Amino acid sequence: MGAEPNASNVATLAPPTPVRLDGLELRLVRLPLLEPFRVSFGQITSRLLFLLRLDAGAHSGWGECVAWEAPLYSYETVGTARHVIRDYLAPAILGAEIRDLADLTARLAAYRGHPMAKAGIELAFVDLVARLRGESIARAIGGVRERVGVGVSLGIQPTLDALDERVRHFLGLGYRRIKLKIKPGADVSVVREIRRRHPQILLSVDANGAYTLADAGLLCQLDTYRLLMIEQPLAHDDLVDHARLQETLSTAICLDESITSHDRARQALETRACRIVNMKVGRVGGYSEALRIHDLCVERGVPLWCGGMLESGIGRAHNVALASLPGFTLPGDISASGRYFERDVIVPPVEVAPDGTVAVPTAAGLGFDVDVAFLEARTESVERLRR
Ligand code: SMG
Ligand code: MG
Repeated sequence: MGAEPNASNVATLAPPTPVRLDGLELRLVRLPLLEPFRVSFGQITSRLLFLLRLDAGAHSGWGECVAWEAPLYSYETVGTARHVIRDYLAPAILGAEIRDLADLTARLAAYRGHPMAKAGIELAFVDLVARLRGESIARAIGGVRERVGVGVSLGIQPTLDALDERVRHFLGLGYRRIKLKIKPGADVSVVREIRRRHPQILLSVDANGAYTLADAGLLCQLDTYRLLMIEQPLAHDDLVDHARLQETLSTAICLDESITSHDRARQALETRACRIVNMKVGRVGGYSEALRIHDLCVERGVPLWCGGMLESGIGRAHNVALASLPGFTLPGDISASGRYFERDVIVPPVEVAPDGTVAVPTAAGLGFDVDVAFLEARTESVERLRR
């Protein structure tokens, strides 16, 4: 797959002929989580999913906006994204003849920020383009893998034994890397004990911005435990303090929240604020930025992996396609649909094989069917924008 061995097809994501976008459906769907997911800033027990369907004549593409209900992970919320899409982004693209992804992105670029809102549209557009081309998203963007390696992200648990039970459960299912959520008071002691019980596993931690430079001493204690990385230890919008911390820490820092665009990724690498990059296509504004960040990381030899936002199968399928690019060299936070949801919105659900991999679909577009009847049954609101 893919014309070039090491670069994505950023310039060539075009439909066979320019496409007139004539409708955009914004749908909010709530799915309960099988178990609460707790991180440093709080816990969720259900996921309000923001799904988008972009229409062009008889053809459609599906996307997902990964914003959360509350501005906890980033400033965007389902509400702000819906407002920005309905009032600004949709009018900028509906009724227009779009040549390719760069054309679409350019029409959204005047509006500052709101990368998750923009990504929702880009994802739907890329699914539409891939379907029109009759190829999978993975193939359309230059993916090279038939299967992608995956790890699991474990929320903060009430006790160490409860956490260890989750670790064993997911190792038993084949997941290749365990990521522990940490926060002040549940960090070094937790990592020490999990590492003692599992000396050989690929282990990382994610603080979701819960620390400051004043905690550098504590964070350096983590160097003892052969972690693959420490993800987003400091503030969500910081690069400078991360660079100072990385100087004293031998473990690699991985940035997640701080990398909101290609420019931020370049600045993070140039200032040595991190040695590993967590890619979330939804966080960086969509495929246009994600493909550029991918190419940048490949060029600089920086390990890259695909993060997750507890997406529905639609966002999950986009993540699987993205992770098939050559630069994704570490296991992603791409779990099976069943890790979070009793039933997913796609058929079949995403499955993790016993070797800790997920198959990259080869059918056109997302490569999964969207279960529209199930979506309807779980819909909290739907809005149809037309032109
Ligand atoms: O999709 O499996 C998933 C979730 C992975 O931990 C995960 N995501 O900071 O990386 C992260 C979090 C973001 C959501 S919880 C704040
Ligand atoms: Mg993270």
